[in-house]
Amino acid sequence: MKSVEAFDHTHTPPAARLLWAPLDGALRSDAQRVLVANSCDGYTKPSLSQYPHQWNWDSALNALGWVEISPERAYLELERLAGAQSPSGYLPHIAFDADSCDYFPGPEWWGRLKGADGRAISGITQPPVAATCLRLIFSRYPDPDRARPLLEVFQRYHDFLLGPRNPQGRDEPVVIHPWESGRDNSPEWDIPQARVRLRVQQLDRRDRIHVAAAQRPTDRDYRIYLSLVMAGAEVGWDQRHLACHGEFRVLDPGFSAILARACHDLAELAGRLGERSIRRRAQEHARRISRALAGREDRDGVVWPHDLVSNQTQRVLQAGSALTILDPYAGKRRLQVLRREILCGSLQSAFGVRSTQAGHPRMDPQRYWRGPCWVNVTWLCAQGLAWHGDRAGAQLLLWRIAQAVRKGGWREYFHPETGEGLGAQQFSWTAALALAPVQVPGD
Ligand code: 9WN
Repeated sequence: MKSVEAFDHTHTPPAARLLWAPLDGALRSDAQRVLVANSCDGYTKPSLSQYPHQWNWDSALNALGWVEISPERAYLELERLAGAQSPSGYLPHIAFDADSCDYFPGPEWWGRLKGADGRAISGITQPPVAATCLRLIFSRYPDPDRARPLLEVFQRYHDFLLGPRNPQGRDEPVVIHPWESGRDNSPEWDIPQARVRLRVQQLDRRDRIHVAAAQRPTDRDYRIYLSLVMAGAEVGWDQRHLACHGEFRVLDPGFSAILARACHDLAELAGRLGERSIRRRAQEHARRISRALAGREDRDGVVWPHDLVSNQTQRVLQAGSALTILDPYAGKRRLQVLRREILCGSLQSAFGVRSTQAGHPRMDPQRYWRGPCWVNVTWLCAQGLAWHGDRAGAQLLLWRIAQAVRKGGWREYFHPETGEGLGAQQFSWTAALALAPVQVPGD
């Protein structure tokens, strides 16, 4: 295996440009143990008991933690994710491990879809953060031979999101299932999902074996999730059709901003590797998405989720709007309002960024994406602040991540008032992102 010194460090950011969560040596070793224990066949399961397959944005973010243990393993994580690419170009939200059957819904629900490497995959995607993670890994440990083949995979993925998933040319991908947002039961999806025709009554839920029911989505949520999966399978996962006529169709500002950033990062990396046509195309994509987000920004600078079926905007401040801080071209007004809300306003908590604003009637501090703080959202907001020059804000969020894991352990999410650990145990991205430094751009 290549040693850390064997990488070409000519352009590596100096230590002064890396910001760390303040964890002591024992906690850092513990975080590494979580990743190693959840590692299987070149990728990291989010949690061995609750999520025994490969998830899209989990894997990409977990790769950032692997950098601190083995840069080679970090590249491998992204290669395994890329290996699951669907024939139409998307990276699936789940690539199934054939030996694990303890997750509901399993591969049989998705109508025999297969990724390039032959694994069974789901018919939907998740927040496309992979190209950003590749760029962050490359800037620490540049390995052109490993990075170059991934550029094309990610370009095809982004082309899919701005192609079949952009049928009306709005330049933000149409999100066709709450699971695609990665923030499954967030209150912003309550109204858009209410109209879905229920096709499923019986549920074989396994997710409440290890986690209390009060911390998980409701049965009604699950009937909707499964009904949407059945509706997708009924049309053979015709992605353009689902983006034009599906029962659930939303614009998610968090998803769009993550894509804008990913295109920007793909362009930067392609530039460094001399891949001019990928660079040009990715740059153009980043600008288009950013323009679309700016066009939907309200007078205060917030971009809200939008229900395309009813043509209505959902005005509850949530993690999705906070994540628009990742938009590489976010303007001053947006940066100001988000900085305030995240660090000291309605999304602020001593344990990170809240998934739903404090005090909202639909906020529930224990229930999954309806109130708790998640380390991935907090870390991504920290990286977004750092990219926009707010080093102190980024450091404060990393400090809050450290508070959360000290108080609650390596849990999936955290009570925003008490820091109590909630959801799955030994959760991979909590460990990975507690280890991973945020990168501050050079002068
Ligand atoms: C459905 C794996 C995933 C995360 C999502 C999170 C949760 C799955 C579930 O777990 O979703 O995709 O079964 O609840 O909402 O963000 O990627 O950790």
